[in-house]
This record gives sequence, C-alpha cells and structure tokens, in this order.
Amino acid sequence: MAPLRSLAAAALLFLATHAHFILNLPPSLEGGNMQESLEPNAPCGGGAPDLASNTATDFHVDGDAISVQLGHPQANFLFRATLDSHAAGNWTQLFPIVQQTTRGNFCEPVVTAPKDWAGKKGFIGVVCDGPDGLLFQCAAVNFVTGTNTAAGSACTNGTGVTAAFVADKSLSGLVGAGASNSSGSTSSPTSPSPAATSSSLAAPSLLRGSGLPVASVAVTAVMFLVGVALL
Ligand SMILES: *[C@@H]1O[C@H](CO)[C@@H](O)[C@H](O)[C@H]1NC(C)=O
Ligand SMILES: *[C@@H]1O[C@H](CO)[C@@H](O)[C@H](O)[C@H]1NC(C)=O
Ligand SMILES: *[C@@H]1O[C@H](CO)[C@@H](O)[C@H](O)[C@H]1NC(C)=O
Ligand SMILES: [Cu+2]
Repeated sequence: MAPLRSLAAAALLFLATHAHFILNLPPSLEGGNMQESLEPNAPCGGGAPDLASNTATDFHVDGDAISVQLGHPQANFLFRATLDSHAAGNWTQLFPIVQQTTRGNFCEPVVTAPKDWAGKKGFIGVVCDGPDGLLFQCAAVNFVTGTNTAAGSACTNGTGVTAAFVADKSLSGLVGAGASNSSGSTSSPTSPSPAATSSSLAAPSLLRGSGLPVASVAVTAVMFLVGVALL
C-alpha cells in the first residue's frame, strides 16, 4: 500500500498548498511571498496596507485587469477599492460579485473605478468567499486615466474556467451602504450596470448547470484515495 499511501499524501499536500486564492493582477502587497495562513485576515490578508510605503502600480479607471488564481473548485469574488491610506474602510464595489467555477486563473480585463479617482492612490481589494470562508488580498495602486490594453497574456482564463454573476450577502456586506465605514460616503458605489456585462456571462452560467464539474469529481476521487490510504 506504500505507493498508494504516498500518492495520497502527495495529493493531500497538493490540495493543502494549492487551496485558497492568489491575486495575480494588480500585483498583490505580498508579491510572491503570500502567506496563505494569513489570508483570512481583513482587509488584506498578510499584506500590510500603507500607501506611504507600499509599491503601487497603475490602475486605469476606465478599465483595467484584475486577475486571480483560485485553488478551490468554486468561489465567489468581490472586487472593491478604497482611497483610504491604510485600506481601513470606505470600500467601493468595482464589479458585480462573480462566481468562478473550476480551479485556475480568472481574469476580468475591464474593471472600472470612479473617474474622479484618477491621480489618486489607493487599494484594490479582492475578497474570496469560498469553502474556507472569506479570504483577503490587496494591491496598492495609482489610479490613472484611460484604459489598460496591455495586460495581454497576464490576463487570461484557465481552461474550463467559467463565471456567473451571483448574490452573496457575505461579500455585498463589505461595500457600500452595508459596510461599517461608509456612512460619510456621498456617492453610491460605482459598479458597472450588470446589464452591460451580464450577457457575456449568461452563457457560461447556463453551461454550468449542465453537469457535474470535472474538478469536483477529481477532488472527490482524490479525497476517496486519501481516505482509503489512511484506513
Ligand atoms: C474570463 O471569463 C469571464 C467570464 O466569462 C469574461 O468576462 C472575461 O472577459 C474572460 N477573460 C478573458 C481575459 O478573456
Ligand atoms: C470610520 O473611519 C474613521 C476614520 O478612520 C474612524 O474614525 C471611524 O471610527 C470609523 N467608523 C466605523 C463605524 O468604523
Ligand atoms: C470614509 O469617508 C468619510 C467621508 O469622506 C471620511 O470622513 C472617513 O474618514 C473615511 N474613513 C476611512 C476609514 O477612510
Ligand atoms: Cu482555501
């Protein structure tokens, strides 16, 4: 049974180290040294948000890419942003809450921010609602005018990755009127009209219902192997 046992151990290790999610774009505060065990910490996981010291990259307010890598078969994502120098609050939702199905890279190429943020610094925050609760990552950014058309191969969707807009109260409570620190906010959260973007997502969401995702079957199979090996 030794081979099976080590295979199962390897599979378990794979699952343990490839769970959670990674913020690919904009570059996250922790860069390549992301500590998954700290990801449940709001607002930025293991990142220490401080505009005075963080390295910022440009984020185009008329459309820029947000790319994540998901290690779970399915999770919901909130893309939000703030001008607060320590990401302490006043989060504005940038995109409808979107559910990714299938592990791998998921990139939204045209996420917009309020136009009057151009010229200011702030944070893009990504919150993942998956099987192990809410997980947080942030990127420090310079909001700039225009559209980013240069993300190219850094912004792609993994094979079989699909997405659909969903309702998620845990995530929607983290922005706008529901958030704890938005009472002073004068403008309503700027999110693109769902009508404009939902059509492109409608087809994937229909396909999702058509059968068992291959990924969850694979995970179930691996879990079964692990269970057998541990008996
Ligand atoms: C990834 O998939 C989503 C959902 O279908 C889509 O909106 C987005 O444009 C895709 N990204 C790329 C880079 O094609
Ligand atoms: C909102 O943020 C301000 C400034 O950081 C802080 O003084 C205030 O206590 C916060 N309010 C809530 C409800 O968190
Ligand atoms: C949130 O915005 C309000 C109004 O602009 C401001 O008074 C408050 O200090 C801000 N709080 C944080 C945490 O940025
Ligand atoms: Cu996880």
